Amino acid sequence: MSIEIPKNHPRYWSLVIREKLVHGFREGIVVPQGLIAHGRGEAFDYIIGEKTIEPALKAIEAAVAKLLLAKYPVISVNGNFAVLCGEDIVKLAEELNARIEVNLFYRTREREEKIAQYLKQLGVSEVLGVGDDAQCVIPELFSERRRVSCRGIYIADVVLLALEDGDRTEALRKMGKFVIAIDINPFSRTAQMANITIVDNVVRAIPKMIEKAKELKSRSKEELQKIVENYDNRRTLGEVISYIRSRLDELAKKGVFIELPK
Ligand code: PTJ
Repeated sequence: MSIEIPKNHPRYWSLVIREKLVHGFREGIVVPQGLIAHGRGEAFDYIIGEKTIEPALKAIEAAVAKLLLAKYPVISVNGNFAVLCGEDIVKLAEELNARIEVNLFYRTREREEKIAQYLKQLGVSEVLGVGDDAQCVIPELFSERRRVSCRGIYIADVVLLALEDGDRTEALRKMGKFVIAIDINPFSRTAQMANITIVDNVVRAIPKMIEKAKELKSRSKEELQKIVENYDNRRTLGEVISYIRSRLDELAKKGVFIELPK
């Protein structure tokens, strides 16, 4: 059952996003496990304060600089990511001149095709990793995520992914790829394993990446390289955790922080 969400509901956007995922689930794009994953994400977003925090902005800048410098960047898309950010993924790929590849943990031919179809409707001409296109294998990975396109992730130098399990991030790094992950949970294996981790909700991070790509596009290669060289993912993850700790300390002092009617 879907409901009309009142515009003045205090949690309007959060409910709209849930409806999107439920719709994607009914369409066979999102798996039930994706709804659980979203709940975990929502919990972390609450803790962060549902906004893009300073360390995430730093990570976004470094990530976009690296993607602009890449020879063969690929954006890896799963069910949740497609439904939450489809239009913006297509726009970002255009800005970065990146390929888009479907890569699923709960892989079925039907879902691959549905996600590719959905992205094509949004304007992308080719989506990699569908059916026979996913014939290359990521070594030492045993989930369905190991199957990738020989024209995509397999030969990519930089891979952007979101809402992932840490195993593939680790395996991609072992292959020598530079991995940029968007994950709202700074403690996840993906967040810990990536070269650059953007700790933010994908629905906020991708539009910010598009803006940043427009801004950085005119910069010289040397300037972009400097941005990447000056970035330290360990330090940035540490800053995220410090931010969470300070925010929770502040809230703990206040106790009640939502204005209640008198
Ligand atoms: O479509 P498939 O078959 O590839 O399956 C996709 C899911 C998401 C089910 C699969 O990749 C999975 O099980 O993921 P995990 O291991 O639950 O990891 C998801 C990570 O994404 C967790 O660390 C969540 O906190 C985080 N996350 C959830 N929602 C968001 C998010 N990060 C950013 N933005 C979100 N909206």
